[in-house]
Amino acid sequence: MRNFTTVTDVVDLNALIKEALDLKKNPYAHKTLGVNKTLGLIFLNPSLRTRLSTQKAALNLGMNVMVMNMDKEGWALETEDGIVMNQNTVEHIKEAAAVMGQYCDIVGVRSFPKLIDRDDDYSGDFFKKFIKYSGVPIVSLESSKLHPLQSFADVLTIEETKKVARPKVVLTWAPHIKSLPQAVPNSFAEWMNAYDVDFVITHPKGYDLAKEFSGKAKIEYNQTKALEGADYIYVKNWSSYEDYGKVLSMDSNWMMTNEKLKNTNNGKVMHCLPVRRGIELADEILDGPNSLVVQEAGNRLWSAQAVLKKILESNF
Ligand code: SN0
Repeated sequence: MRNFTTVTDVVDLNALIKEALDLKKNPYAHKTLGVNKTLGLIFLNPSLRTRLSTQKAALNLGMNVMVMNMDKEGWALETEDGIVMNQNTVEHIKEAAAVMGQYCDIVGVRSFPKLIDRDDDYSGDFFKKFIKYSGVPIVSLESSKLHPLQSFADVLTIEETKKVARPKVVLTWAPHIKSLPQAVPNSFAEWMNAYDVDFVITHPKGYDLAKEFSGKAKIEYNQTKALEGADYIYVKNWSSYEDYGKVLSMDSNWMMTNEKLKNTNNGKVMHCLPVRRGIELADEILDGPNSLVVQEAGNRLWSAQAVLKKILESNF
C-alpha cells in the first residue's frame, strides 16, 4: 500500500484487520520498522483522536513525528492552478506539498470540505495534488469526503465485539446545531459495504448520501423500523448531500436514547466523537453499558499503526 485515502487502497481487508488486532496484542513487535523515517501530520482543521492516535502509532513503529496546524501556523494555501495569487492565499500547494515531501517520508493530511461547492469538495482535488506534488505516500486524516482511519477503527471495534458472523449495523443520522461534513458517514458506509454486514442507513428525507459510498446499503427513512434487531447503531450527524451543505432538520426525535435501544438486539452504540451530548446522543447512552465510543476511539491507534506499517513495508 502506498497511499491511504479510501477502503479501495486496501488490497486485503481481512488481512489488514488481523494485522491491526495483532498489533493491539503486541504494540511494540515492529518497533524498529520506522527508525529514521519521519511522519509529518498536517492539520487544516481541529483534531484530538486523529492527531494523538496517529502520533502514537508512528512512535510505536519507531518513527519520528512532526505535527503542524496549517490552519493556524502555516501560510494560507492556494490549490487552484494558473491563478494569479493577488488575494489572501500566500503559498501554492505545488510548493508546499513538495517541500513537505523533502522533510517527511510519509505525510498525513486533514482537510475538511468547505460545504459550499459539492463538485469542488467531492473532486478529491486537494488529496490528488498532495499525492502528486509531495512525491511521498499520503495518509488521509479526514478528507472532504472520507475518513478512512476512523472507519477502519470502526470495523475493528465491530470485529472484536460481534456475537454473530454477520451483525445488523445501522447508521443513523442524528441532529446537530451545525452543518457537518458527510465524510464520516460516507466512509463508514464504504467500509461496511466492503466488510459485508447487514447494513441499513436511516435518516430524514433529503439526507441521502452519495450513491458511490452508500452502495448496496438498505435505506430506511423510518428510524424505528431501521433499528429493529440492530446489533450496532452508528450515530452521526451530517449535512445534506442533495441540498449541499444545508441543515434540513433539527428534529430532536432523531436523538439516540435508551428508549430506542429497547427495539434493538441489545444494540451497541458507536460514534466517531466529538459528540454533542443531549443533541446527537443522550447522556444515558454515553454513560451506559451499551456505549462503545471509548473502545472505538482506542482502536484508532491500531488502525493507524496497521496502515503506517503497511506503507513502511511497501518499500516506497
Ligand atoms: C467532524 C465531522 O466530520 O463531522 C469531525 C469528526 C471526526 N466533526 C465536527 O466537526 C464536529 C464539530 C462540532 O461542532 O460538533
